[in-house]
Amino acid sequence: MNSVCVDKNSRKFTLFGLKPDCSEERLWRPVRVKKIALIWPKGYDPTYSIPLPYGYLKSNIDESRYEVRIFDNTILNRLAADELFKQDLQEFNPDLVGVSTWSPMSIEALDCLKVAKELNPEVITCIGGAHATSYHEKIVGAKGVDFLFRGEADLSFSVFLEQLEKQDPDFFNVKGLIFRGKESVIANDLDREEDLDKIKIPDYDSIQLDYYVRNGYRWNCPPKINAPVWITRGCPYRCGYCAAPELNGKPIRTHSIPYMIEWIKYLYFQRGVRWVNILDDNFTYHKKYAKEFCRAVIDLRLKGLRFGTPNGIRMERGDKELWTLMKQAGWQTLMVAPETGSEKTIKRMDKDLDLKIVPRIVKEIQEVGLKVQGFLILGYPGESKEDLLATRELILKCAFNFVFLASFQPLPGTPIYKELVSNKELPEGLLPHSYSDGTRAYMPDALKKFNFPKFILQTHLLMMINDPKNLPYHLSLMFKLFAPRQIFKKVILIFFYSLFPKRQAGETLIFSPANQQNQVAQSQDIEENSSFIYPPMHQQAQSLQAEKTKEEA
Ligand code: B12
Ligand code: SF4
Repeated sequence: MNSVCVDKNSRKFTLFGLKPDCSEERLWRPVRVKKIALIWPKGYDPTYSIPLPYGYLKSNIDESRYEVRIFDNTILNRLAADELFKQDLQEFNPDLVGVSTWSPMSIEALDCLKVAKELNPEVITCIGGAHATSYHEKIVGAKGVDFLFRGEADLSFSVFLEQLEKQDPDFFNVKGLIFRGKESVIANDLDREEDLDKIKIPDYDSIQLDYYVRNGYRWNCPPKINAPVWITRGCPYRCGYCAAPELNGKPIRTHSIPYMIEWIKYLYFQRGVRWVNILDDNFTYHKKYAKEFCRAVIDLRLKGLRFGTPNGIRMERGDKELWTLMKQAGWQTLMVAPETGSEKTIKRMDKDLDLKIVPRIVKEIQEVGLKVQGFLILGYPGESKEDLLATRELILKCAFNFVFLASFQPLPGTPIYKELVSNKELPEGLLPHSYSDGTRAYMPDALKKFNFPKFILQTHLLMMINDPKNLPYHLSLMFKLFAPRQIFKKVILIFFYSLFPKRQAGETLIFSPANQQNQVAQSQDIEENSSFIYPPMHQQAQSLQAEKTKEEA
């Protein structure tokens, strides 16, 4: 399973050692797929994420041939183990079930597939998304998974559906697919379509965008009707904590400007959208392209239309002309992501960013009338209190209008995750618990007793003192992002941790080294041969299941 042989001619590689399981015969028999169930597992934060991958899959297959139904377990707040989910799935009786997953909800996603197999052992299952891609070696052998899609699948999904129907399917033709061959597991080359205009825009209705927006989907933008767009794909950088380049590749691919303009017009006139969030990893990488896009948008003169780049942009990939054009096109704020103020940490991150340029560029952006918000990571491996103080120093020096101070999350499959596993600082298979509840899966040794809530609050207070003119903006954002109750809770926590610093790890660190061993042992009880460490949400699902079995017995 671990040794990889690259066949240079076919550009396919084979993972040896994984035995084809008994369902292999089934996989090579033709299947007439009529009904497709796409399950969005519980665990996503609906104020941040929508089932966008399904919007793409749905609009890019021949809809006259398939009935596609999206089961949104996040909206319905239900687990795979819930009876209502099982009933709904059984009623629909799909021929194929797909699931998409980020790391924290990956066990729940796998459970959805297991449930589908329990209901109908003949059903074909597949999994895709960020976690399935960056951790494919571990997921591909998981119970309930027939096929795995690595990276993009907008176009290859329909090729896959066609192959399933063939007497002698040629799965080698399906880009991004990992499947069980006769002898071993095959991982095809990835689906990285050069001409992005061949891909149709996502079907926003099928993923209930309007419902999401009405219920708070508006990451860091005012409560306007908003929609995500994906304009450029790929990122040439190599930041050690990030899975993006593996998902969408290193070269940047772009939609043509006329394609984008039609898309924007559709959102504005037909959907009433007034805020467009550009989801790209590196929208301004090609400055010239970003400028062309802005100019085309300015020419449209769409009153009240605003833009955001919620993932942040690389500061060195822009100049005063670009910032000015962005302002004219409808940006009000630019997110930038230095991630740290520490020279030591920036090197360890492989961020390839010269920290010295940061204050100058922040000033340059502010000079054209844009607010600047910064993303920073706290508690990166190897960090000590001095590194966090250097981060604070950078924040104050730059006079950011706002900052997001996020806990470091080791993401399975990323370079830093692999490094921590090989140094035995993390057990293989450890999953982040949740991206929204402030819990950590890892804490550097030197920061075990560090009072993080106090540091964060102090930093915000110092920012306000440092730049009183910015105070109303700073406070308004704080109260928009965090409910007063949450701020009050944080203040209480600060005092609590000051008195009992050791309790901090117990409170916010889900898998402290002391209980990692227990977690592994526990997970092995739950499922034999499993290589995952189960987050609490999954344990909740397991106990639900156990209760049910007890009742039935
Ligand atoms: C946009 C984005 C955000 C936005 C979301 C905004 C929004 N309005 O939706 C914002 C900025 C809010 C955000 C926040 C965060 N994000 Co983010 N984000 C992304 C980004 C750049 C794109 C995701 C996206 O929607 N892409 C478009 C969709 C259509 O693509 P897709 O999901 O990959 O789907 C395609 C394929 O994967 C495949 N596919 C997917 N599912 C399925 C299923 C089947 C059955 C099949 C066949 C195919 C298939 O086909 C699809 C079409 O090609 C990715 C990086 C990336 N390049 O993907 C990170 C990423 C998803 N984010 C990540 C993280 C960690 C975060 C944060 C924790 C960062 C932080 N520290 O705060 C927060 C979490 C927020 C929360 N509480 O939930 C990680 C997740 C890693 C993981 N393994 O879980 C990623 C991969 C980046 C990284 N750092 O490595 N994020
Ligand atoms: S963090 Fe940003 S710049 Fe770095 S690799 Fe990921 S997407 Fe690229």
